[in-house]
Amino acid sequence: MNPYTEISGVENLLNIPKGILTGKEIIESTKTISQLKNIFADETARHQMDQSAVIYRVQAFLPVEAGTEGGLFFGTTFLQPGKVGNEYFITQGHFHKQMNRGEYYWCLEGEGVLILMDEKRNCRAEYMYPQSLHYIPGYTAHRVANTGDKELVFNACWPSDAGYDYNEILINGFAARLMSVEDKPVLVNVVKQEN
Ligand code: M6P
Ligand code: ZN
Repeated sequence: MNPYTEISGVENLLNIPKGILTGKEIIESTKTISQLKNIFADETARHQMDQSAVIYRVQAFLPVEAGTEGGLFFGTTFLQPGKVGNEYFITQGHFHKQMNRGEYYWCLEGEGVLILMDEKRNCRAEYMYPQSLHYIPGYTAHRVANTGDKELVFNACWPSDAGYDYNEILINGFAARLMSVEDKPVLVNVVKQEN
């Protein structure tokens, strides 16, 4: 009997400083300015922009089927610098469908702000910069803004049964927005319009 078990190579690779994932199982998706309808405060400004411009790109490694309990997903987000009106480019943002599932984000390149909102719509924010590590607890919506002048690159790791709930954000948005005020990032509370 052969006493040795073969040690295999690895098919999926992560370029640690740059976040680039390569391998047969890596999937990629993009979000253009046209796909980010009602995400930014200033819809008029968004309409005037190049609708095909890619605002962010996500590479992901999903080794198990979505919904599987106990698995982990991994991704890299590449968020472009820029603004819609005075609001920095942001990711769409979401709660997890299984609300209690948490997530890790960590920043590789660029500078930005992670915006967090709990179920009671209380917002807080954390600066993101190379090596910053962010724990996103359950029951907390998360979105990232690029406040710098180059691409913001961050990694994420989340449970394979977390799922996405984009609805609350699409309908009610976050209770605060990351705006450029006198060229500085400021978290501004959104004043709800009375109907
Ligand atoms: C991170 C992870 C992904 C998420 C992506 C973009 O990589 O949290 O699960 O899809 O950011 O964020 P969103 O889905 O909110 O556009
Ligand atoms: Zn998430």
